[in-house]
Amino acid sequence: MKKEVLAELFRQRLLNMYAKPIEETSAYERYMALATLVREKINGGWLREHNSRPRSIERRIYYLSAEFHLGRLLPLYMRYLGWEKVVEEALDLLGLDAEEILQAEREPGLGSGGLGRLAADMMDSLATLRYTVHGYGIRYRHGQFEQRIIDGFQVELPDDWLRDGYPWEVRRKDRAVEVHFGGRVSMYERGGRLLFKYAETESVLAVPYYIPILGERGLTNTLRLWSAESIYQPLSLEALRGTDFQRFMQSERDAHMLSGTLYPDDSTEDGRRLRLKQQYFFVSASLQDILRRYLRYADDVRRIHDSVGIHINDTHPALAIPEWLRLLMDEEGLGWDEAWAVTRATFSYTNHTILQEALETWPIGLIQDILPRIWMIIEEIDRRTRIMWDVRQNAVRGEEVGAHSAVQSTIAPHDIARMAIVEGGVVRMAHLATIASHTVNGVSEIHTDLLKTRVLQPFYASHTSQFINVTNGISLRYWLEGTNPRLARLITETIGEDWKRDALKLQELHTFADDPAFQEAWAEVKQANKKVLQANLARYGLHFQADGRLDVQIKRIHGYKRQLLNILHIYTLYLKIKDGQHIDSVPRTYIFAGKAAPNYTLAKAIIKYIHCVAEKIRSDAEASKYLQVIFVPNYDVTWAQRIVAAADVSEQIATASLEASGTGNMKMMLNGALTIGTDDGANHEIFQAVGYERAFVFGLSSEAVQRYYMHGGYDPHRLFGTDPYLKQAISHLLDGTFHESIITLETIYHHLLTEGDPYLVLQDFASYQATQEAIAKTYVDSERWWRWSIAQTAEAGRFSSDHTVETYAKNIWRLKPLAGGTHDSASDET
Ligand code: 26Y
Repeated sequence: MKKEVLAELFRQRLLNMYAKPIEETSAYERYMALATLVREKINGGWLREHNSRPRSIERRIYYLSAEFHLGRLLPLYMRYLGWEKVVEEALDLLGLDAEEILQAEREPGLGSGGLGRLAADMMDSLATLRYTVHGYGIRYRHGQFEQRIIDGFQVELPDDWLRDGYPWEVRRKDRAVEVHFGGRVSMYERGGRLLFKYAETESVLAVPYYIPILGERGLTNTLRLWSAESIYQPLSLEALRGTDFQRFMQSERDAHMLSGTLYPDDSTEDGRRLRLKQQYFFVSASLQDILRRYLRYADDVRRIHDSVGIHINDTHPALAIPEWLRLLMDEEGLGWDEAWAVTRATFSYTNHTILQEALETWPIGLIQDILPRIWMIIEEIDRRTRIMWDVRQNAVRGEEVGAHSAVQSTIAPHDIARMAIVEGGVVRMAHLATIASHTVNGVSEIHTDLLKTRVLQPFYASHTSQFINVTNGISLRYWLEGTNPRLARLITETIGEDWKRDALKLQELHTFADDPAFQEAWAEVKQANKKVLQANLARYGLHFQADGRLDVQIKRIHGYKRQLLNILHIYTLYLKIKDGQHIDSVPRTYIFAGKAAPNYTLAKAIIKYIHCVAEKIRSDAEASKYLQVIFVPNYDVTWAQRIVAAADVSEQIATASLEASGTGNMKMMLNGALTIGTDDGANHEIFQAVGYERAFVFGLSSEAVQRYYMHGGYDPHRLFGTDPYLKQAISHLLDGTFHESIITLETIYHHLLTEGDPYLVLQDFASYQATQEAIAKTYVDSERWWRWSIAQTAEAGRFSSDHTVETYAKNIWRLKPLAGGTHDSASDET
């Protein structure tokens, strides 16, 4: 398109949408106008019916996830359409600044952490590599809360991302389906079949919103997000009076709540009910939609797994399993065994955590009440799996050993209670997901091993399910080209463009790692990115010294991620400076960013403590020459991009064995930061890639941590006394040093000392401190530093999500890429 044509289209569009001249429009309005033009361009390929393909037999995968953390789409899609330059020129003709318009995009907060961003990166790679994988999720009216910091405390405000419209979605009321809750189930027999009837259910309408997932020169897949609406259609004005009116209002309110927020507070019974309903709402709607689409082209539901695979991203969508059985049996007339076989051939499951508190369970009573038919099915799965395990045990006892003896002998009596789906009054969702999936995967080698040897050990040992590892990955298009265009350009100028197709080609950078001119150019890029970050922080009133070393910890605030270890160490540095010690010749800035769950007291106390330390240092003329601590509020994908591009040191310091993988570690590595980390999750694979001799590894191993958990022996009181500065730092939590916030800081003190800190912060402190010193020494040797920095990027190619999704496609989904042209649609219907 010519720039003059685009400029005119844009001017017209603004006028049509907002009925005012261009000068009077806001940056957001300009963004909306531009985004709608880009969307229309996408629509061409996306919404077109594809009659040329035999649609019914094309295999496709549906990726169900409670989170899709998309980030800003406009710059990405402009790039994918090859529109970047022409847009800039067109806006220039109109005297407008493209950058200002792009900055106005509001990102939907449809995710809380790594799991949601992983889904987005995978969707990007899948579309780019032409895999037909569509997403299903929830269109939360309020996504992840907006974090404000007031007087050092986190305050949560509702996020209102939809308030001025979202240009990337299309409401498809014509594809709405009904979802039912509660009521009574009755059984009756007809023609030898058991049928189920539901009465007095509460129903809601699920309306999908479609978002195009554009790949680079690839396919356009679809993300369908469900929104709940009232089903009640008043027939007359009279009907709206009296009790009907009450019912009408109630159903409007209920629907409003259902897709209202991401992870409703589960500390109350009402909150838990809502969360469970939300999960069922989205999986039921998605599965009905999947089934309907399949049956449009095929008639044998017994073969649906040939055409359809359903992937569940952690257990939040695990109710899809009994719901699928329900649809197959109650709606499609299959018997239990047939339905079970189809289900097992259809589902696959990714586990993202071994943390007990994140392994979901639902009280039986709640499921019985809200989902009576689903409860019957879960109970039946439980009953049958217990029988199966029992038979295997008896077979072993009766010495009926044969070819399968190795398999059978591995189920011990106590394993049955450990493996059971329903036990102790709750339904264990991870067990349900495991037993019903043909493949279960962990997200890094260490994590997958822990699934096999601990969390899901009996399932693995009994060969009940197939376990594989697929290490997470990140989109290089998003996290290098989109996040750090300067670096991407430098790389392309140096080794050519091939790395964009084959990420392993980044290894060619090693050849240039010793070249002083290249090192200088590399360092200049980092410096330029720090300046950009500085300018962005300044817009929020945060001052950042861009000339020092930037050390970064950006992720959810959580005990196990150990922001506490980092900030305690920073505070001991401050104490050392006050004691007249020289700590470093290069000033350091420590950046923290991340949100704490609203009812997570310790995490919120850690945020306050970070602010206390930041302020202490800032107000000290001496210490602030060497040290700076910044907490960036309201961390989101856009902040992540800015910080990642500027980072020198990447803090990946979770207690070993507890971080399933991490993906921020990969993003910073890709952008040339050196990792300080525990030998855990994907860190382990990062260290292997760059070589342990060029890595800053510290702390207990994953096995050692697990040994502490099993045998005890952690003694924080003893450790507390071993380092005078650490001792002083911890005492300051209680002695009024940070006067106003003593109650909050007491929480931290008790966590560390009296409550036995399961995250073993004090155990790893000495080793962390020594490793920080090693980093300081390496940084001043700038030749070595930049050589190592280049090596990080050179080895980061193996963490491309292109590689990750190829592994999913081949080893889990049996999916082949689709042949065809650029930006065509993978959907048989929209
Ligand atoms: C429902 C509630 C209990 C819950 C809500 C959100 C439980 C878990 C989550 C989110 C988990 C998450 O984001 N996990 C992260 O997934 C990443 C992608 O695999 C990993 O890199 C990271 O280590 C893991 O913590």
